[in-house]
Amino acid sequence: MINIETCLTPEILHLHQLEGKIAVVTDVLRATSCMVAGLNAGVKSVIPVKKVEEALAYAAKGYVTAGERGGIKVEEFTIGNSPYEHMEEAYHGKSICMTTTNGTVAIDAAKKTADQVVIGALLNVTAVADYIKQQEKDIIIICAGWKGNPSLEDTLFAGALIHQLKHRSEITDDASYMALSQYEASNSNLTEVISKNASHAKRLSGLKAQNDLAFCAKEDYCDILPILTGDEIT
Ligand code: 3SL
Repeated sequence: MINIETCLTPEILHLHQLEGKIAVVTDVLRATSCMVAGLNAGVKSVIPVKKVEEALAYAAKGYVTAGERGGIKVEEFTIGNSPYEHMEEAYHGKSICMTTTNGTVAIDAAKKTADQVVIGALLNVTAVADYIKQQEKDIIIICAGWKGNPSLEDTLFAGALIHQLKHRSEITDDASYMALSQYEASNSNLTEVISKNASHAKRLSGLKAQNDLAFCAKEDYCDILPILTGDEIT
């Protein structure tokens, strides 16, 4: 039996112990979905960084840069934070340095102490679940949320993952139970549930990015398993 716990926002990550655990980091809208979609399409690797300046230092070395602030592409970057941009052929075989408001911050926090960092999205949830089943190691699901607040879409990812693991795991906290209940109550109508209720859905529709939302809400679009090794996700 593995133990599962969920951290609904990186703001309270200090309350969790990550040593000895696999951290599954998710930011369904849209950072980890971009990583999963891009790597699945042919991107060589993703280098997540916290600050725009760090990404610009990579740009100076010839790297493709991607990401946003407040949902909007950083002017100097090659691309923004739409999964469709990350899948473009121009970036196949290339490494992308990426910084986002919440997603890359959560990855940075996780990598400090977790044994391993796995990148999860609804797009690859079964691939993540299958990997965790093989590892037989305790996990913590870290939801990127939005500026310190929990978010519905990341909580639904946590629930979807726990749903697949629940018969061979011990849920050790209320957040995991809440995530599981929320996911099971959604009856797989994730696009509808997220579009109607998630605050970030409203933000994205203001940015005319509803197509991104519909794409990111797809369960099991692909079966890749991005893992962070050193500074690079492959
Ligand atoms: O916060 C993040 O990491 C982003 O994914 C937010 S956005 O969807 O690009 O606005």
